Formats: sequence, structure tokens, C-alpha cells
Amino acid sequence: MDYLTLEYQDQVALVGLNRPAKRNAISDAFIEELNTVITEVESRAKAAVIYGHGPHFCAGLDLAEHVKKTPFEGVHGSRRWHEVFGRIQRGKLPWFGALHGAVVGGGLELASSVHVRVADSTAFFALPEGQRGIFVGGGASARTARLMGVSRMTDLMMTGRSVDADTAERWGVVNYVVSAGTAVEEAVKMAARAATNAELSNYAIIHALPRINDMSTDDGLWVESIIASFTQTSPEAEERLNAFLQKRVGKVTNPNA
Ligand code: 1HE
Repeated sequence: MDYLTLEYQDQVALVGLNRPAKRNAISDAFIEELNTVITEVESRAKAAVIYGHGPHFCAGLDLAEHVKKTPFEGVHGSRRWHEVFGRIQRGKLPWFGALHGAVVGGGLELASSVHVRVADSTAFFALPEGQRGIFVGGGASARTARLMGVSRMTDLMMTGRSVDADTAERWGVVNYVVSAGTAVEEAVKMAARAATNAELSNYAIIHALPRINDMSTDDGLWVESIIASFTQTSPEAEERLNAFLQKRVGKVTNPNA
């Protein structure tokens, strides 16, 4: 592989963006390799972690390649990013992002496609498309705006400013902030835990929550009831419910204890 590394720790796949000399900037060939790796990961793992090699998570779109494209090639490129990132967001597995350094432009769009984001204290977030004379094209207007809100995204794009990991956490862009250099380790622990959930529950979480979020309350509640009933009648749910009732598995932990 030219742009990615792939290894497994038990049921967790670790996917590393591996073009550090160009700050993991994403070219057309890079996105195709990511697409291939997603297929491979879905066939072998129960959860995945994506992270960046080198000093940054990802500097976004490969601007050297992009500058030579026609507008129509630009549309196709954007639509391909949508397809590939969509396979992460609405695929078979929970994905965890381990973020450090620059998480900018298309790098933030990639990070917005995963399900849980863990940033270390070196991470910073920006959408410099306005300054580059372009617009977001890898899903930020739909995904990143849903995380941080349209007003904050407008601010980032208008002013070109960067925000740190604590601000990103306050804005709902990242779920956890951890100390420098520990994001991968923490994300792998969380992914390993998620890998032990019922596969059907993980699938429902990934697919139902964002869709219900886009529905009216009334439609959302109806869909929720169908999924609740569908999951609870599975043999795996019966086994897991009985395991709790027979005290064979642990209780929910109390964070104040
Ligand atoms: C790149 C790219 C890139 C770095 N495309 N080559 N993204 C941006 O506008 C972010 C542009 N990048 C930066 O602001 C900085 O590179 C970083 C803050 C991310 C990192 O800084 P630093 O000092 O660690 O690295 P550097 O010296 O700036 O970059 C090292 C090399 O990577 C250098 O190439 P070199 O041949 O001179 O060594 C850079 O040119 C190259 N490089 N970033 C191509 N993005 C689907 S739509 C999505 C739209 C977007 O993503 S727009 C935002 C693009």
C-alpha cells in the first residue's frame, strides 16, 4: 500500500494515513486506497481506528493535484469522497478517529465521518477552504456542520481561524481530549470495547441515529420503536439480557464511585 498502513489488534483494525511528507494530504489514488482498505477491514474486524502517521492527522485535499482539475473533475472528486467517507459513516463497523496535529479541511471532513473522535492536546481544527478560494467538498457542510453547528462552521470558514482540541470538545466536534501522544492507544481501547457489543446494536447505532436525527420527532420515534423491537428479539439480545439477569456480567459503572 502506498498511502495507508493496516494492522490488526485482535478484532480492531488500525488504519494509518501514511503520507507524512505531504502531511497526509489526500489525492485521488489515496482515496481509492482508502476505499479498498474499508472493504478489507469490514471483512476482518469488528471495529476500526483511523489515525495519521507523522506530525499531523491530515492536511486535507491534495492541493497540488486539485489545482490542475477542471470544474467537472472537481465535482466527480467531491462525489467520490462522499461515497468513500459514506462507507465509513454508514458502513458495517464502528470507526474511532485518533486525532493529533492538523485536522484541517478534508482531514476534518474525514474525521467527521467516523463515529467517535479522540483528540490529543496537540490537535487543531480548521476549514481553510475560504482562504484557498474553494468550498468544502468532502462532506463538511452535511457532517461537520451537524457536529459544530452552521454558525461555528461559517465562522471557521469566513475567518480561517484554527481552534484547539478543548474548543473542539466544547463544540461537540470531538468526544474526548487526551494527553499528547495517547490518542491512538485510547481510541484502540474504546474500539476494542465497542467490538464486544452486539453487532446488531452497533449497526443500529451507526445507521439509525443519524437518520433519526434528520427526521421529525414523530417519524423518529416510530422508527426507533421498530428498531428497538427488531434488536430485542434477536437470539444475541436474549442471551445478553439473561446474562445480566443471572448476574453473569458486570453492572453499569458509576463514574462517581
Ligand atoms: C500539502 C498539503 C495539502 C501540506 N496538499 N500538499 N488544506 C490546507 O489548506 C492545509 C494546507 N497545509 C498547511 O496549512 C500545513 O501544511 C499544515 C498546517 C497542515 C502543516 O504544516 P507543516 O509546517 O507541518 O508542514 P508544511 O511544511 O506546510 O508541509 C509539508 C509538505 O506538505 C509541503 O510540501 P513540500 O514539497 O514543500 O515539502 C506542503 O506543500 C505539503 N502539503 N498540506 C498538498 N493540503 C474534498 S474538499 C476538501 C478541501 C480541503 O481540504 S481544502 C484545505 C486544504
